[in-house]
Amino acid sequence: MTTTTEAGVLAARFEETFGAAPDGVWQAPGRVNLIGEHTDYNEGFVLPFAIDKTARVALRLRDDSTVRLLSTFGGHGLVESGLAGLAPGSGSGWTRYPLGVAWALQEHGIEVPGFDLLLDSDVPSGAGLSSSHAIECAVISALNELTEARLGAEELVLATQRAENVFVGAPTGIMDQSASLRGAKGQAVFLDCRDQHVELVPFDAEAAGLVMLVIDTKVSHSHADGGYASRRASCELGAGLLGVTALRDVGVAALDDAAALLDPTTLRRVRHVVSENERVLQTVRTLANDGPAGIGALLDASHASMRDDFEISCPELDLAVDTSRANGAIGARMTGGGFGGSAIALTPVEHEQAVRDAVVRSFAEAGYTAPDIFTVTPAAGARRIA
Ligand code: GAF
Repeated sequence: MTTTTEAGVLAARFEETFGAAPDGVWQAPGRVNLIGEHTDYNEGFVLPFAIDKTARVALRLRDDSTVRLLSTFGGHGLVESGLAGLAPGSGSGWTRYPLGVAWALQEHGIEVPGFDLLLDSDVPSGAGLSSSHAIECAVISALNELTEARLGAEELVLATQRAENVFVGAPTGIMDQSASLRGAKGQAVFLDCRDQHVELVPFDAEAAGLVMLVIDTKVSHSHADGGYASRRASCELGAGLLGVTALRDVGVAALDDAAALLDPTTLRRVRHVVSENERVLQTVRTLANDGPAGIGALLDASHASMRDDFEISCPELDLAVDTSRANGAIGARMTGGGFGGSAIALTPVEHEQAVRDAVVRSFAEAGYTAPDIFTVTPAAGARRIA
């Protein structure tokens, strides 16, 4: 289905449900992170791209302060809430994301009226592809336009982060919403998380005879669980002991001296972040000089660092990465926050089928749930589609 048809179908369904046409339909993508994991909240560098899997919302402002929410994928039925009573912790499941965004905009001083909303999404949930941010970015794009708040991309990024951190309770950084709001077709988003400076970096795997495979391990994860928060706490502890504002300020050359000041676990966490920042910078340079075919070793090193130093991989992710590499991928790594979710495998076209078959076979042999495997290319960021 084309985007226009999808928007038309969603608008028609909205009208059937709520008795009037929506004010518009907005869509926002999920993301894959090419490299730069757990560097965003350390004020470092990341290199994600928006993917062609999106959340779409048909939305109509109301003239009272009631919010009515429905999704095409069921789960909750029609949920009704009042904007006045919104507080961190309100809502459940996916409804926390639109409610959190409305709350964050209000906190920002914007008058948000009630609204009716119908959500559709094909970003798999719990797969490490940022399905929650896709919803938040679609909703905040709609509310920003309809309330005439006219916030710029950087303010929208911070408002969605506040929705996640305070309203939903997930202590995440700014990478995912930046990719969703600022992504562009054919480009990766090279983001300096200290000042939100963005450079778009062309990423054309196809022209290099490659495909980017996503392997969704079906091991579901949540950033509101303890693992993500404990890694973030270790980074903050490390930065404090090293006397810097954020680990961004520690260079690779300083790691030897850091060893004397940190306990072994904190040292490993710090080493991951410091080396990962350097890998992002090297990846950007390599893409410019050699194209996607040159970055395989950097992807592999990133995975090893997350597996051994940051300890956020899991057996299913390691199997997906190792099997992809053994069957022809030029580089592979887990992507996203970890503890489950997806791996990416940059693979020559002629080996794509072999990698797919081998990963499926290895999961079956290990007794794991069958993975979902698909290709992605960098797609457009959030926008109005009707
Ligand atoms: C999750 C978070 F939402 C991001 O902010 C980022 O920290 C990522 O995990 C790890 O790189 O996707």
